[in-house]
Amino acid sequence: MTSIDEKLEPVLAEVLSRNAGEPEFHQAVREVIESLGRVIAKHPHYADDALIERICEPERQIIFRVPWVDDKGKTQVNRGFRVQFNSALGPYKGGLRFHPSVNLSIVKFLGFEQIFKNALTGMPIGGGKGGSDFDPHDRSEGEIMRFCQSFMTELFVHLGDKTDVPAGDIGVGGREIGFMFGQYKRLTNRFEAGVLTGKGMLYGGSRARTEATGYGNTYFVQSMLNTKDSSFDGKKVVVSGSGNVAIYSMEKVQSFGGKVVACSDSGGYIVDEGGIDLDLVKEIKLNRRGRISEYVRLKGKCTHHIENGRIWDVPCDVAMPSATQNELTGRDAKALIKNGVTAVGEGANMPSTPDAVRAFQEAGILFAPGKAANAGGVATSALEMQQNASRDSWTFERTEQRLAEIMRNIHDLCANTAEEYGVPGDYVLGANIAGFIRVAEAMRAQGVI
Ligand code: NDP
Ligand code: 2IT
Repeated sequence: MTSIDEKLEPVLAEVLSRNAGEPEFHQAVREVIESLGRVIAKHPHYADDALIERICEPERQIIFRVPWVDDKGKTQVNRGFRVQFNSALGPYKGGLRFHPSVNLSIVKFLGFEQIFKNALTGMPIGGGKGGSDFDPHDRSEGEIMRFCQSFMTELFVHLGDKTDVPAGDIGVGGREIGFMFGQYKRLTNRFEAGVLTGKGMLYGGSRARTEATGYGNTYFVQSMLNTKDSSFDGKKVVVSGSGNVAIYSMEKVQSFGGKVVACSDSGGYIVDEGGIDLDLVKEIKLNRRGRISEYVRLKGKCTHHIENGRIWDVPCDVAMPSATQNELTGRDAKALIKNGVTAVGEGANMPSTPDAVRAFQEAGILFAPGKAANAGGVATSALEMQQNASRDSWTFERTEQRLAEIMRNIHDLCANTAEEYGVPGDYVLGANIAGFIRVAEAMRAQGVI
């Protein structure tokens, strides 16, 4: 990994001190600024007019109270966030996360990553992110609906299909998007389909949006493997998480001939050397909304559940971290490398710590950073917006074909940019530089914004 260019050192120092106590945001900004040294060396004008400083400062940050009444009649209060980070390329676009760990640092790191990710897709979308410290685990459907309605009651004034278009993330799937869409419609008296993505098929959703992030990550890793005349066929794969991204990564990996041997949730991980039974995982996680440990009880022999352990100790050829930030440490990366891993595709946002990224790159492992590898989700959200704007609904095949094409383009853009800047095979640098240049060019053209 590169160090900070001396011209950019004060820029980073200023971001760190202005945003004290926000470690995840610092981590995301540091990585991008580290990559920009090579850009400034080649094109010094990108350091002018406080362009980088402006990119690191959100255009708008909204923090609000979300009061709601639980099933026992007790009043609860949560905190809601929406960070509208950058609209140079289009309306703010990015998911909403409902998880007890959500705070301003996490929303800002996610929003910052989203700017460059969205730029890489080539679609007309800016970057934003939001969410709440609400914990949906063990809440009834009624409680979740009332929470979503209260959340939207405060947020709706800031949204619009030409302003800001949220979608799902951890803890927010089709059900929650449905509740929020219903409330938006009541409050505005507008059936404004393009105000949220990840909607149900009966009211403006896009086919393949549910599958898009996991499928897209798998397409991206496949493109990386192809550069080494390799493929998923016969490969052992470990996917962390067992939510939206993990499930559809596993589905695509299996269709490409790979064998997924382990997955996880926040309670531990399961190993099935015979190959994970994905129908069973879907039944447990999507239908029953249960725990992954139930897999072992239902499947029985030759499977096991490990409560306190590291999923990255399971030997594999390809690792696809698809749960949450910083879930794969330097120590985990070393274990994976020792066991012969050849490729890593980040389904989650920033799942590998900086130490882990460094270890993978030093070992010559094919490493796909989240802002490139998991861009298929938001890209398909943009396809959903496109269908909403033209009041159209495409087939699954047509939508998936567009997704596959977009992922191939992102792969090639990152690979070519890395090569152009003298670091062939460095997808982190390629993604950061290619994403930055698109946003920077649009901002320069629009004046001091
Ligand atoms: P889901 O809520 O569907 O699934 C999240 C999974 O990760 C669950 O298995 C959950 O376990 C596990 N998990 C969550 N937090 C933790 C934690 N702190 N420690 C351990 N395990 C945890 O979310 P998604 O699949 O949508 O999101 C997963 C990742 O992918 C996130 O980083 C998200 O930002 C990223 N992403 C999502 C996109 C999308 O379109 N949905 C697009 C691009 C990136 P449990 O069931 O126990 O809660
Ligand atoms: O991190 C992400 O890219 C997402 N959660 C999806 C965002 C979107 O608007 O589809």
